[in-house]
Amino acid sequence: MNIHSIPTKPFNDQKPGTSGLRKRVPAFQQPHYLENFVQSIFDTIAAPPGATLTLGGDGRYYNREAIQIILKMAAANGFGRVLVGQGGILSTPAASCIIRKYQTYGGIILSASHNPGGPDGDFGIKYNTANGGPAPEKVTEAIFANSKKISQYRILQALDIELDAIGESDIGGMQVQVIDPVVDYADLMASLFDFNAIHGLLNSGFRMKFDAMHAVTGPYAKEIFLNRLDAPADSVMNVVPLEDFGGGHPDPNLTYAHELVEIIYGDNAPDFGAASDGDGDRNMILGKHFFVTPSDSLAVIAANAKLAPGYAKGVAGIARSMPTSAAADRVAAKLGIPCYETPTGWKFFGNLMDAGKVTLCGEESFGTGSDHVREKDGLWAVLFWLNILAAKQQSDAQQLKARQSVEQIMMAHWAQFGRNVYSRHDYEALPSDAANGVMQHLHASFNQLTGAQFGRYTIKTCDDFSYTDPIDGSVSTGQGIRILFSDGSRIVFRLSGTGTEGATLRIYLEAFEPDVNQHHLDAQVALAELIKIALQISELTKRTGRDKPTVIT
Ligand code: VG1
Ligand code: CO
Repeated sequence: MNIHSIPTKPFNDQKPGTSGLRKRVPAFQQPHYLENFVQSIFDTIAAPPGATLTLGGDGRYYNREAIQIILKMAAANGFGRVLVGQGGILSTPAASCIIRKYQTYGGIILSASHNPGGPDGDFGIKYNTANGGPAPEKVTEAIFANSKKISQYRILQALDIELDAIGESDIGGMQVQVIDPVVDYADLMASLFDFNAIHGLLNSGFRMKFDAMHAVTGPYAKEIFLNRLDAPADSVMNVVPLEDFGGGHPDPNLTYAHELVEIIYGDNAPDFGAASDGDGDRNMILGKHFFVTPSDSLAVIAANAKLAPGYAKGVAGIARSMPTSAAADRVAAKLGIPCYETPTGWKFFGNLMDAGKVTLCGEESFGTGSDHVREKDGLWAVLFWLNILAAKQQSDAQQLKARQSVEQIMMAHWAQFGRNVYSRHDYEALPSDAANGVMQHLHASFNQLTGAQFGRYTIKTCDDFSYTDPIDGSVSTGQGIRILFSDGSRIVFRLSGTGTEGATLRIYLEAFEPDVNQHHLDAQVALAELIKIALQISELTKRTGRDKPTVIT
């Protein structure tokens, strides 16, 4: 066998962030850059000889090249088999599904998620463990430590492997099994949701529009909505995956999914709209002229979970990331089930799901999911909403002879539970020093801020969120500054761990509104006072020179 040990030197910047290692494509194209990180993964996980690996990515620029390199390195590092998605494609939730279904030792997922792609765009890589979830912090830290002392990597010298045809081949004694990237995932969805009811809904005049944003969910959406649910062809858009996402920013929010937003807020709008991101783990839910915040979406799914066959037995518990609104907490309290508050990033949900403590998880950043896999799952959330809409339509057909809209479901939810008015303001690509300065200034102000009064708001406490994992006791500190007000409102400041340019500062704003007469208000209007307080106490404009956010969600 033609295995080479290639001498190399550490790069020192291979620290995984919130979700894997993300850099500009040219960084990954430097000689040895990808190889160093992959070898650091293999050195860390020390898979037994002959182990099976899952491999795939979101199809962005450099995906194919990276897959070829990783296959040859897996062969040289003693793996016995690799399951790789056809064409090198696997959405993030589909990869999680494959790892679990075929019980592979782990998986490597190539994606920079919602970050733009192309030769000057972003690329990324992350490792998922045998439970199908992102490696926990202790593993990513060990990978980083190995990347700082690496001196060689192992790679098989071989011809490229055919990735476009389903089937098996052998490189250096390792089996490469090219699998259909969609079918296992689509089967899993069909096992969780009432496809008959959704089929009925989508063929009863109810119109939906799903925007795959030229990213990985295109083939999944075609199989599920068009083939299995028989929806009209115009129910999906931008379903051809492109290496640069058509030049777009595959982030399903009101800013970047503007093509869909124009349709949903236009004349003759469909009843339901949804979009997913580069790697298929995020979702945005829209009704006719109506936007559902991700935090509210989690709460609605939790409150209505029993309508979906896969969740008919109920929900064991809910987990949400700290910056996510407490809307789900209110549902958990009503259902008498626990609600956990974790740091940002899906890797913190894995232990809770593995231990059976939680069924549903969510993040304000357009991430929702359950214990069916160990990643957030965009299409899963879309199907859950369709299942809820279909089930409510069926019961209404007998009783009220009316269909409930997304907006009506949301309004009824708020009337029952109250509304956690919520918004996130992102300041992207700030000079790192200025962004760090804002955080340091806030830290230094904790004493002075505690008890301070701003109009109708009084600050109760300030802290820097830290988390002790209830299952394995591991501690994560420095997870975001919380300004907590006496009426339950909050402002959270956090630096992003997924950006590749300068620093991104996120400000999360939340106020509780019990009054039904105020529920129709636009979030920016309802939160105006809190927004002002956030700018005042952070000295953001003075310190960064920015007077408005880059993106508001
Ligand atoms: C962001 C989101 C976080 C999410 C992460 C990965 O991280 O805020 O909630 O888990 O992206 O999502 P950060 O550190 O930039 O705030 V994905 O779809 O990019 O894998
Ligand atoms: Co993503």
